[in-house]
Amino acid sequence: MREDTIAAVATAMGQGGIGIIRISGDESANILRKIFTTPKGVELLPRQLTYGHIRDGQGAVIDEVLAVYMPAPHTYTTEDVVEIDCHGSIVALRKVLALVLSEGARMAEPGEFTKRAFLGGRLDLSQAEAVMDLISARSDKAYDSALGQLGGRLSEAVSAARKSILDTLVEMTVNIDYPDEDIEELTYARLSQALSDIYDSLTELRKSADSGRIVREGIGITIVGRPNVGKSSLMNRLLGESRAIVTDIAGTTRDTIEEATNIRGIEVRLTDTAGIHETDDKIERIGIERSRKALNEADLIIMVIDGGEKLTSEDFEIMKALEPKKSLVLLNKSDIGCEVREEDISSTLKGVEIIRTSMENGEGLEEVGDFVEKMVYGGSVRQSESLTVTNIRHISLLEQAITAVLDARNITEKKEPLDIIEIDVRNAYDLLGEITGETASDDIINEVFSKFCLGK
Ligand SMILES: Nc1nc2c(ncn2[C@@H]2O[C@H](COP(=O)(O)OP(=O)(O)OP(=O)(O)O)[C@@H](O)[C@H]2O)c(=O)[nH]1
Ligand SMILES: [Mg+2]
Repeated sequence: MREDTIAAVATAMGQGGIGIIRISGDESANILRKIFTTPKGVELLPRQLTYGHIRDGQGAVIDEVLAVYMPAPHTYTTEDVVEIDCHGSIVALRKVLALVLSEGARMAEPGEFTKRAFLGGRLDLSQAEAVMDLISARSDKAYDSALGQLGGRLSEAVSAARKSILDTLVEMTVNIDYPDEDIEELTYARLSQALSDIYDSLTELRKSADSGRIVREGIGITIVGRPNVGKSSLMNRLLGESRAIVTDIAGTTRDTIEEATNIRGIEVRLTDTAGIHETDDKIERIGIERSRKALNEADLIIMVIDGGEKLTSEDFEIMKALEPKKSLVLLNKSDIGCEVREEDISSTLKGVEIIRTSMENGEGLEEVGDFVEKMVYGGSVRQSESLTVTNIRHISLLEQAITAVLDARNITEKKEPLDIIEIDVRNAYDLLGEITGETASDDIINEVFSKFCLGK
């Protein structure tokens, strides 16, 4: 027997239509046969969902279920796998699981099923990690990205980079081992070029991580402006519901309000804030303090200006506190008319994008969506096929590999001996291998899977 047989509840623990118990390992089918009875004439065949009853040692019915037995190796774990569809009651699941454990299975550790898929060679480490991302994805974009990674898109890119590094290593080794042989000499210039190419492809991959972070964590948008300009109205428009109180009284919003939503499939954390202005009101002052704090934490700040009035000194004060790069200005209340000259804004916030909007008739909201999308995808056309690195572990390994390649190139330019350069190149090769798990130690592998949820 290669490994223990493991079992766990694979569905979320709570009430549901059904709950699934998963068993994996050599004993799976035996355990099922001991606790599962089928009606007369019905046989349990591989890969056939079969109706029957789970019974305890005394023959008492514990649950009415559908069960399936899937023989190795074409299963999730590459081992024999059994799944039992129980009623989705915590009690039923607990009882059936206890029975399975008493028949010889042991409770699975978090991520152990997927770990077995990895150890069985069905998934590499980055694909196994994608399983976790897939389960926890909260937006279409995060989901697509995880699905691509599960399909091996990241593995392919990393393997291609490793292949180039390996080619370089082989060429170097030949030159180190047989320096006198009549082999085409690996000139430093050529080595330097090869390392530059590898560096370029790795930095390209690394760049995708910036939008990858947004894909994964979403983007934080804070709405600021002086009182009564339409900040809360914008919040409600973006949320598609009346979350924030809107009145014509200046100072309606006194505390920051945070809500999560989706803009074009991008996860967004929206913060509406108290209008910033000079005031003696104690509560308002605290609210304004919070507005300033939210301002510092945002990925994007949307400043709302009442276009129906001339700019005030407060508008200028707020503009001065912003950075054009991560700001967007809305000239709101366009339905009323426009008293503001855009030049006055762009001369204070150089290069900032200005959109005329109306929360009354919805003008300009499409453009706000375009802006957010452009910001996240760096202006490039949205490609669902594009690869984004989202995992912190992968980003860190990529960065270390990039540093190693850069070091190698620098000492190549100084014409240091090849065997010294080789150390850095080999290091880069191993670091990239940790992404896919080819060179990852047991500790790293255990660490990765410990973050999984139970039953996966
Ligand atoms: N005509 C018109 N009125 C608007 C528009 N946007 C907001 N308003 C009105 O302006 C008033 C203030 O809107 P709010 O959304 O509460 O403004 P706010 O910036 O959140 O205000 P405070 O919370 O007080 O800082 C309300 O009466 C809104 O109905 C718009 O585009 N056009
Ligand atoms: Mg408000």
